[in-house]
Amino acid sequence: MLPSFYSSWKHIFKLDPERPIDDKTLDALCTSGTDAILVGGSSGLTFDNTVDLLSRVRRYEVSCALELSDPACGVPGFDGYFIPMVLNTNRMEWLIGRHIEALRDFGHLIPWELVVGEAYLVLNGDSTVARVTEANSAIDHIEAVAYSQVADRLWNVPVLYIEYSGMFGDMSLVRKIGNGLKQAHLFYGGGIDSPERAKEAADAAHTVVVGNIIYENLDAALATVSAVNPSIKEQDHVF
Ligand code: 1GP
Repeated sequence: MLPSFYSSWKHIFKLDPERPIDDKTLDALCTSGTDAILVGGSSGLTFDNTVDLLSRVRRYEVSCALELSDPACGVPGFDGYFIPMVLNTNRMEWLIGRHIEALRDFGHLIPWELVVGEAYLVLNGDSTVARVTEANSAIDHIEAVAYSQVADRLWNVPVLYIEYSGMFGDMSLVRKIGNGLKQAHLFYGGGIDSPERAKEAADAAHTVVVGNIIYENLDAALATVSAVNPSIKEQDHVF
């Protein structure tokens, strides 16, 4: 059986270990009712800053997963690990090369019951992830759907991640891709900075990922949780 620790997650806060975050902010995020904290970043991840963030999040009950693109940052102790593979990269290393190297060196150490492959479709050409991986983001809907079918139907990848990091994406495309999936779980991330956008994205994808706004406007970030998980609001009324 493939790991499914993420299958009920609707809302995730993504934290970049390279960006400083104070205790009060972290407390607000971890007790917000979000389903998980995802640790990851397109650059600047180190073993030390990953350990540091994990140990701070571990004071809370919330699930905590790592998005691992560099085996040197393979910190043990997370609830799960996502291994990104960029579908529309022009550089093989981001699709398979780094993975081969990592498994050649560390394959015998990997806790497979906690590891999930995550196919990225990078659609904002101005994002750091697009630049680093040289992703070809200038594709039309037909091609984007084709990429999603390769991941979902040909490769049976457990998680497909539509990544618009830094901008709010085309929800009609996200819906179209989501409706066509046979087995993959759909993550959407990019530009979610309000309850309205969070709700719209949550209607199109299984899980929404909220990143940048955490560092820009904490209240706006927190407001995305109840927009996606209405039961959080109900709890507030009870207590
Ligand atoms: C980034 O998809 C996430 O990897 C979230 O995107 O930072 O734009 O919210 P934002």
